[in-house]
Amino acid sequence: MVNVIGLGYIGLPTALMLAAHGVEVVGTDYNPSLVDTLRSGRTTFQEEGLEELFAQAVAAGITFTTEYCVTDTYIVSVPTPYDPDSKKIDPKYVVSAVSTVLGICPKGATVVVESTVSPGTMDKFLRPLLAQFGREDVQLAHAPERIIPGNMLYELRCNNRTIGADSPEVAARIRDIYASFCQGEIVLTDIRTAEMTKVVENTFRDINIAYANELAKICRADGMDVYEIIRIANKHPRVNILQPGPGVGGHCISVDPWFLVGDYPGLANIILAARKINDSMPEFVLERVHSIMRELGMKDVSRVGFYGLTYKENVDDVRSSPTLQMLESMERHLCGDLVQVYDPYITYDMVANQHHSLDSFLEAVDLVVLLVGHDEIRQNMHRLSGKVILDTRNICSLPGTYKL
Ligand code: SAJ
Repeated sequence: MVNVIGLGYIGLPTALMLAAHGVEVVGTDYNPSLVDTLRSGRTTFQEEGLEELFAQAVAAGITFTTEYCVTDTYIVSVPTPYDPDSKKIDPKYVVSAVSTVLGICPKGATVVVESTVSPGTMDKFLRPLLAQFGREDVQLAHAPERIIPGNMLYELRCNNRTIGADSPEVAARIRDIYASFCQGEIVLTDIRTAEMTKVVENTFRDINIAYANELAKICRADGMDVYEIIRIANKHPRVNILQPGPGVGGHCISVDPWFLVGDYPGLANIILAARKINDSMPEFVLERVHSIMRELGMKDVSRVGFYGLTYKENVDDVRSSPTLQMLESMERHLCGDLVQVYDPYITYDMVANQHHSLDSFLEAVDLVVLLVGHDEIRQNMHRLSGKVILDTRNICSLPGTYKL
């Protein structure tokens, strides 16, 4: 039996996937209301195919509890909150989860950590717990996830995976569990390499997005079309430039590179520069809004609307979202609560002047800033005609649309 600890964005789909593929699974979360929701047959966030998978897993016998179970395999997928000031993760939840496991697990059990950790966390914070609890019989492993929100279930099944462990035997045992549903290649390595690889992957993407964002700024300075330039450049067989945008949000790409900057100051130079470029984009968009308003003689900030609050399209996750960064920045200039805001994925009240339908949002604004390319707006783009549009995602082809 596998006890999956932490039923959030990664733990829940992983637990469901295992259960739906014949593994006996108990899902544990310390939040009783989340467990109640799952027990009552409802999922806790939106993701394509999640409800169907949930039904399969329930039919296969998955159960949910706030208690830890006595079993031979644990998958720990609890949050690793990030402190933006120190640029470090706080390992307290992983430490607490692993400590609880060590207090109850049988001899020879394996604890797999899926949570994203900065390289060295397992050695620095988790390995010492084995000695502290007198549990050197317990095996540690690290199996970082790679799934992308918006396409999680496909990627859970099809992505290659990495499993780091102290011995090939432990790694192979864990591989066999993941192989119940994972059709990709499962690479076995040591824990340190697995930790580092995960961070390196997200840093690669951050640097590539930063390149696109820097090109957008260069092209803006000289009146060139960055999208056309990227489109043509990408026809080269060895060039694949990503898309500029209003910034990099989420809990991973905007966070992981800081681990390398923090641990290797003076060596991680491109990585640091990329972070700074991506972090400057929300402010760049605000400057674009300002210059468009000046150009058109628009004065009323309350007739400006931000479309999209989430960090990217078709997800309900707002962590480090560029829109929130823009609103915070405006607040510092005492005009944060003036603009109109709408996101079809955020149904609860989160910010000032938030609309709960596209109709009411469109009625309230003259200038629409497209910040997230949700399917909803792509399908309703014609309804923006007559508005001034600043499109930061290159999704609008209405004449007169301003681009990044
Ligand atoms: N973005 C751009 N331009 C692009 C691509 C993305 O501006 O061309 C922005 C997005 O709008 C978003 C941010 O970057 O704000 C990050 O989005 P994303 O879709 O690139 O990635 P995440 O954070 O949703 O998921 C990433 C993935 N990592 C990589 O692609 C290397 C995913 O596979 C990881 O599992 C996940 O981080 C994680 O949990 O680490």
